[in-house]
Amino acid sequence: MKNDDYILIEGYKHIRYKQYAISEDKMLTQSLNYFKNLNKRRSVRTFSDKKIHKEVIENIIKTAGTAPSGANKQPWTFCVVENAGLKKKIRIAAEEEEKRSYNERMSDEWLEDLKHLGTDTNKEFLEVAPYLIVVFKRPFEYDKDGKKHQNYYVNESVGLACGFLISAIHNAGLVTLTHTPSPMRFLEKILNRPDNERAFLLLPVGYESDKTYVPDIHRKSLTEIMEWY
Ligand code: IYR
Repeated sequence: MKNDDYILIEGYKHIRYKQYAISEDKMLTQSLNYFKNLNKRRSVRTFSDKKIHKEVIENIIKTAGTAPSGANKQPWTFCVVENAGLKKKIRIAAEEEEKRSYNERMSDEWLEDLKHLGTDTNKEFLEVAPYLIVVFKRPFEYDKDGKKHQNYYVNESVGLACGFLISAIHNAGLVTLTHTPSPMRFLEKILNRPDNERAFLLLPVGYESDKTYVPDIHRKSLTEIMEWY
């Protein structure tokens, strides 16, 4: 009996893969609907403390884990912080760094560029949002003998996973914000992470608060972001 479910390439098993085929009509509507849905996403800074089912958070993180990565090393860890004490510690440390950034580290031009977004050093959302997802990149791994092995394209891989994560959060009807207090090594300390992990991105996740406003900004048009060759 012929079995073409898999083949061997240099001794490694490759399993048969097929994308689900859809009609060209469906492809058009599906691609348009996906855009329309993601085009509604906005970065939100005001959260409700309303709880979310844990399984939703797990599904979102499983989705992030489907991103491609260098040599399939999947060099990421997603820490979910629900504990109020830890959230408070994170807020205090983040606000400390942000105060130094806004008052000393950021250039006048940078501050001017941020003005229309209404950001400041107050990071209340870090305590209000029911969950904080802290994404760590793993530049290297230790094997069982303690020997270091580098991962590849770590920033690209983890950046892609964060993109998948953000789209999954939006698709679940929730909101988030890409928060990057800088420097953010305090997250490694507060969450007691191993020494092969570096904080990459912090995302509060939840429902938006009752009266949420976002800046009236617009996305670049297709002609501005695309070149056909
Ligand atoms: N990390 C700071 C400042 C900040 C920087 C950029 I670039 C933004 O797009 C938004 C904010 C903060 O979170 O406030």
